[in-house]
Order: sequence, then C-alpha cells, then structure tokens
Amino acid sequence: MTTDALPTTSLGRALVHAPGTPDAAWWRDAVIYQVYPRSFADASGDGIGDLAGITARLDHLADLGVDAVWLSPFYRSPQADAGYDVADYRQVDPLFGTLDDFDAMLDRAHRLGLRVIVDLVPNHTSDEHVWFAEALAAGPGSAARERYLFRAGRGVDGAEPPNNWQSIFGGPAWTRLPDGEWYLHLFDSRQPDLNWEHPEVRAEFEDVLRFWLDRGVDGFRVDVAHGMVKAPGLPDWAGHVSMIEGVDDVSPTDPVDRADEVTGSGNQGPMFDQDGVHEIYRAWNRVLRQYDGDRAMVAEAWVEPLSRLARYVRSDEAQQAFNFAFLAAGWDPAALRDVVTSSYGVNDAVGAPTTWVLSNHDVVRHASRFGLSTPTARPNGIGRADEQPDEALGLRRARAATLLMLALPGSAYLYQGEELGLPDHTTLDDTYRQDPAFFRTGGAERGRDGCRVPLPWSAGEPAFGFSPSGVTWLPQPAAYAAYAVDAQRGVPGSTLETYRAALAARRSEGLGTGGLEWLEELDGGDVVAFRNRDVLVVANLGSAPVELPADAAVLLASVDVERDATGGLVLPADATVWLRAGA
Ligand code: TEU
Repeated sequence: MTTDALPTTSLGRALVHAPGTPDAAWWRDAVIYQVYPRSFADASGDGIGDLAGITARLDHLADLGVDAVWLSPFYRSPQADAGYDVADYRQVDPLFGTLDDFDAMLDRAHRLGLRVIVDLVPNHTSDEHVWFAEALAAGPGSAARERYLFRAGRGVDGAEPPNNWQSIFGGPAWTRLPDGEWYLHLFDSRQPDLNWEHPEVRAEFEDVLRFWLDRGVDGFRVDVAHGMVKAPGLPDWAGHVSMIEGVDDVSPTDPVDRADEVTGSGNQGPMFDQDGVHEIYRAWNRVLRQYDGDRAMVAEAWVEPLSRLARYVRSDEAQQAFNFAFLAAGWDPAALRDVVTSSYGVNDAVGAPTTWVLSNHDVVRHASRFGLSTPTARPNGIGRADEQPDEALGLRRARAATLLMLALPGSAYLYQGEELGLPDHTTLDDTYRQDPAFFRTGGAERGRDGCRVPLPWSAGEPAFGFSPSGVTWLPQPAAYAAYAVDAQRGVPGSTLETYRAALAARRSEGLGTGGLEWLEELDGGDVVAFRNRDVLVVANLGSAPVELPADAAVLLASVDVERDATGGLVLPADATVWLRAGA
C-alpha cells in the first residue's frame, strides 16, 4: 500500500463501542492512580511511606492529570501481607500516621480536584483482629468461631485438613490450632477467612463502609472481591490458584465445573466467584447510594471469562471491576484486540464502564514484563537467577502499551511509578524479601517485592528523595536515579511528560467517554488500530515499520515518528501513535 492510497477519510470502521455522554459520573472515564502507601513517599524518615508523605506529594498527581487516587491499605495491621491483613478497619496504622493525617490527606486531595478511594479487605482479617483473638480464646464450638471458617479435620484424630484447598500464597489453606480445630486462610495463615454467611460479618462491613464514606472517601477498591462466599460444604477441588498466574489445573470433576467457559487462567473453584457473592455487592450498592457524589466501588475480581466478570458490575452492584484479562493479554496484538472487543461487549450489555490496567502491586511491572523474551509471560516476580528483562525494550513497549490503554474509552488504572517508566527491582537480594508468597513457596515464587520498591523522586538525594533519612524498607536499584521525577520533569519525550501529555489529550479529546471502532485497513496482524472520536490510534507490536495515513497529523507518540523521504508517516516497531484524522 502507498500512503497516498490511504487517507484517513477512506478508512473502513467496525463499531465496537458507541460513545457515551460527556457528563457521565466521574468513575465512568476516570484515570485512577494507585498509591501503594509504604512506597510512595516517606515523611517520617523511618523508611516506610506514610500518609503525610502522600499529602506532601499530591501535587505530583494533580500535575500529572489523573482524576482519582486509590490507596492500598493503611489500616492498623501487623503487616504480615503488607497491610492486606487488617487488624482494625477503622484505624490508621502508626506506621502510616493517624486518622487526622488521613483527613488532612483527603482534604488536600479534594482541594486539588482528586477523588480518593480506599481499599476494603473483606475476605479475611488479620490474625490480630479482635474477632480472631476472641475466636481463639473461646475455643471449639463457640459463637466467636462462627465468624470465621473453623472446621474439624479429617482422618485419624482430625489430623488432616478439612479439605484439600491450597493457599494462593502456597502450602495448605488450613492451619491447625493446638485445640485441634483448623481454620481456613486462602492467603497467609495470618489472614483467616471470614464467614460471610454470618450476619454480624455482613453488618460489620456495611458499618466500615459508612465509617469511611462519612469521612468523605469517594469509594472503595474491594480486595479479593470474588472470594468472600464459598461453595456450601467447602468441597474438595483439584485445581490450585496461585498469585498472578491464575489457575494451574481444572479437573473435569470440579464441583463447579464451567469448563466450557474456562479460557486458560482465572479462578474457577469452590472458593471463588460463587453466585452468592453478588448479594453482598447489592447490599453495599445500597449503602453507597445513601451518599451524595457518585461514590463508587471497584471489584478486584480475578474472574474469567469476562461475561462472569461483568456480573459484578450490573447496575445494582459494583460500579467497576478491574479488567485483568487486559493485563494478562500482555504484548500480544491478537489477544489485546480480542480482550478489547469482548470487554466492551460484556460491559456494554450491563451498562457498566470498561476498565483497563497494566500494572499493580501484585504483578511484575509492565515495563519489566514486556522486556522478557516471552513478553506475554507473567512470572511470580523476577529474581537474580531468573531471565533479566531487556530494560530498554521493556520500557519502549510499556510506553506503547500505555498509550494504547489511555486512548481506550472507559476508566484506566495506573500504578505508582509507571508514569516514570519504572522497571521492577529484578535483582533484589532474597534477604530483603517480605512477600509471604516467597516464604510459603520456599522461594519458588520470588513474590511481589520487586514491584513495590520505594519511588525515586529526586536523582541526587538520599533514597532518591523518597525519605529524608535515606532509609528505604526495600533497597532501590541504582538505575532508579535515571527514572527520578526530577530527572524527567520538563524533559520532552520523557516517560513522565508522555504520560502527562496523554492524560491531557485524553481529557481534551473526550477519549474516556468516547467510542471505539476498529480501523479495518490498518488493524490486523501485529498492528492494533482503532478510532476514538477524532483520534486514530495505531499500535505497532511487530518488528517491521508500519506506514500511516498520509494526511494524518501526529498528536502524540511513544517514540519519535518521522516522515520518510516521500513525506509519508512511518510508525516504527514497538510503538504507538495518536493521530488526528484528516488533518
Ligand atoms: O490480591 C488478591 C489476588 O490477587 C487474588 O485474587 C489471587 O491472587 C488471584 O485470584 C490469582 O489469580 C489481593 C491484594 O491485591 C494482594 O496484595 C493481597 O496479598 C491479597 O489480595 C490478599 O489480601
């Protein structure tokens, strides 16, 4: 094809998602930035980030142009799973500050025009929660044990666990107490699962929602949103779900067999995605509706296929659900195209926005994943002995993937540091590791510490400006200096400036509430190409350059896009461009 033969006006289009109204509720098109409090900014100098540190750095997020912030847990916790083990749902852990610090942070965020959503961890508590202490003290058969999933064991003297479930972090999902009873923990033994059939558990969490809504939060991210309700009788299951990679094996005799729908990974099994979980969302939806201001919930439900996930965002349930199928598609054009098409299909059918995400605190950052020889791989962490990503290639592809994502209608999630192009710490010494998944798998899974390293703010300061004392709870790689905020701010083409420009253009072009049409002549093979309002988006995931429509003007690109000798525009490998149609 010649570029002359391909003016933008003649491009055929296949409609996948129709544009919405620009005045929709904020969460329909919000870009939401995940703050991982222990690694964002440390004001106290103890080496662990805190709420005062976040408050002091909120300007960065307002400048970046995001709409909202999601904070991972900062509640009172022994930190057995970095705060996803909550001992008191209404208190701030002293590591992170006080409730007054929270209020100050929230106030500052709102003044800057940023919404704030907080994490809700309802599947399990910490073993230091008052309910679990009561349950241990009260003993077998007590009412206090009814709030959790205590069971007698099987076999001689009940010495075998009540069923064969494995913990997502490795090892058995049951721990036996000295009094002989076992309790269920889908995650660490210090994270006992709650019994969601218990009315007190339901009432307590509705009250926790109100506690934070009354303080003014704009919503919640619901942890393990597909896990609270278990199949009656807790039947054995031959499969095993691990962090990040999903299910290893689904037996044909699986009691909740949905093999016809299983697409290779996800969480089918008697502990996940039970129909009864939706009643909880309907109850929480009723709570949120009692408040003004479009409060919202996003479900962290690793559920497949997408049609099952869409059930979490029916009009009387959660407002959003994370689209992990998009994250899982990795750097694969066919998979991306499929997931985009089917995401709109299932979410449009229930009137919910589609969300997009590439990185979070549980997965290897996309700048590192996309630098692996298999760029669709999702390793459970990367360690010294593992294949090391190609840093430059990973960053180049990460920037391209981000520009593709940010042009998609719906709501997008960014993980702190991705706006800097940060890679994981892939050579972290094992002595620093804290993720329980590393310990419970005997090191077979490196775990998630590599994506949780404190952020670099200023290249020349101790701890790259993360902490005034220079202390950091995980060591930062020396290479992080080049990624520091102050090394990128104002530098044309830097990852930070590219994110800022993309967020500004996304807003001014109305892309978040826009529509999606595949561009028939351009899309296909290694090229993913679509139109959203007046913007044409072309991503080249292959190794050969791609000719672009001759009459288009470049709005934004993940690399320099130049005209060739004949004046045609050429998109190089591993790159994405936003074009203005027909200029
Ligand atoms: O992660 C839960 C999570 O990812 C599981 O749903 C599971 O790993 C997935 O089904 C595998 O495919 C959340 C938090 O994000 C994580 O940091 C916590 O460690 C975990 O819950 C326990 O609270």
